[in-house]
Amino acid sequence: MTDYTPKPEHRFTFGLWTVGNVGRDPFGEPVREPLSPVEIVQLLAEVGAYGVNFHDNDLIPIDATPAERDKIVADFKKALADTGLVVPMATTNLFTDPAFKDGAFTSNDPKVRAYALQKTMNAIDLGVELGAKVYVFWGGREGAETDAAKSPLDAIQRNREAMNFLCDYVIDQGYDLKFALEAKPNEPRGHIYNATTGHMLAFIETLDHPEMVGVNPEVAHEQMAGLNFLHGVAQAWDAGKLFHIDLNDQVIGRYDQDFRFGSADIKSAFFLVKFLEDVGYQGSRHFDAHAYRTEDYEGVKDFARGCMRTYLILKEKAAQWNADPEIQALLAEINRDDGETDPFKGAYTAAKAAALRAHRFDRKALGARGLAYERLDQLTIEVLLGVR
Ligand code: GLT
Ligand code: MN
Ligand code: MN
Repeated sequence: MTDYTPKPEHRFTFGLWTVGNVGRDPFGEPVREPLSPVEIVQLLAEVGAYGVNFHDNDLIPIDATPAERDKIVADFKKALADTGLVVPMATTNLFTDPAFKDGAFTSNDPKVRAYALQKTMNAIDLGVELGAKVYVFWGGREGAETDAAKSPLDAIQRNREAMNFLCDYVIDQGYDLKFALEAKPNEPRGHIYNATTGHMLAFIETLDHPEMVGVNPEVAHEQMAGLNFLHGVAQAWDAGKLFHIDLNDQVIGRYDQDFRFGSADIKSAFFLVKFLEDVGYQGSRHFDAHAYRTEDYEGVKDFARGCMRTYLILKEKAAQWNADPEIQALLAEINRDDGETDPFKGAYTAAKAAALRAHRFDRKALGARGLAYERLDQLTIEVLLGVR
């Protein structure tokens, strides 16, 4: 058995808001006393995380004075230096304050839109000061309950204006910072604009600086939409846009659960880890999740350790799957190629098209062939169940 101890090269990160989650939900009060940012850094160091991410207001209360801000930042920097944790990513809270009840960048109120830009510029400065290289945008309130209130076209254009403004701000400051847009289909709004990673990828291409902007897909958010998360991640990777990833788990059709990674759908988690490891994804593995509301802080540590341990176990299973002779033989058989179609392969030429049109396929034989996917999937399950 391998050693499943998290190491810095695994790039395991948590947000201040994840292990710091106090267990408030729409029906119940907090069940855990809040920890200070410094205490959260210490907890993350204790469980073996590599980095910590934050929203501006996770670290600095929204109405802190400049002097209070400086003190908090100094204490936080000291905690980072003492523990060796780094800050790979930062983001803005554009959803908690009542000012953002109708969205931030897409609000119908131009003052709210301007305030959101101002708040984000300040939060970008803070993130960069603490070392962040990726800046996440999760537009949780950028949505609507009724389309009577706002044209979705206005929302798209306002979102674009904000992204363009902020990209230029980053360029103007000379910051080494990329943006990662995070989609979610609904909650806390009835409908959220740019509802999936696919929507985000299309939107990014309409920006003035698409090269600065990628995505931050979250497992639960695509699953809430009933989608296959891995397929969205693969599309982002193919587009060169997988700048960050939020790992957690979710039962389809439920509320936004943000469960411990791999705790609900182990098979999807396996194929996701296998994909990230196979393609050589180098970014953070950020666990955007929180402990069950039943837990005290020992349980929170169990939760955090569990996220990382499950990832490492699945990484080992992926290597085992890749090395399994029976699985590899099946894959070779599934993908066998006797060269019959070689004359038509590759880019179009008129000659190839003519040759392809003239070719006779044995359609009955094509349809009659068994593909052995049942056997392949069962072998996968047996790898996961630990009997191979
Ligand atoms: C919030 C949300 C997450 C986002 C965070 C970043 S905040 O917890 O549910 O998915 O990634 O704004
Ligand atoms: Mn997230
Ligand atoms: Mn979530």
